Amino acid sequence: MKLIMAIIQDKDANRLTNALSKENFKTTKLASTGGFLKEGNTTLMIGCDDEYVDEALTILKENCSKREQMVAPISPMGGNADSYIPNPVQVQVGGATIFVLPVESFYQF
Ligand code: 2BA
Repeated sequence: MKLIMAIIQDKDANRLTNALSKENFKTTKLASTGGFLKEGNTTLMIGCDDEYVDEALTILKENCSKREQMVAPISPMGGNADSYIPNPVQVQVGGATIFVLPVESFYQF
């Protein structure tokens, strides 16, 4: 068995969980926050047998979009804030950041 941990954008979460449950994948949705943008994102936990991992990855790929996002840099510490003109930087976020972990044991009581 594997545990798939997928960090995705909030905007894709509903479409993705619907697509996964349509194919009988069980999911748990966690509210998470990206360390870089400090904005909310969604982490999905998907437990499945080894032979279904590829199918889950395909569904993730089909339902998570890459998006451009502007980030305003923080003004330099100790610098003169009056003369500091921040240039927003564009970063590409997503579609999905995925970890596939081996599951040692699985219990449901
Ligand atoms: P954030 O940490 O908020 O990062 C959002 C996007 O900002 C990243 O998109 C990446 O394009 C950019 N970025 C992140 N760190 C950067 C840096 N030091 N310098 C310049 N740009 C940077 P993604 O790579 O698609 O990541 C989306 C979200 O997935 C991340 O949100 C984070 O929550 C998670 N993530 C990505 N890689 C991870 C990892 N190795 N471990 C744990 N979580 C990860």
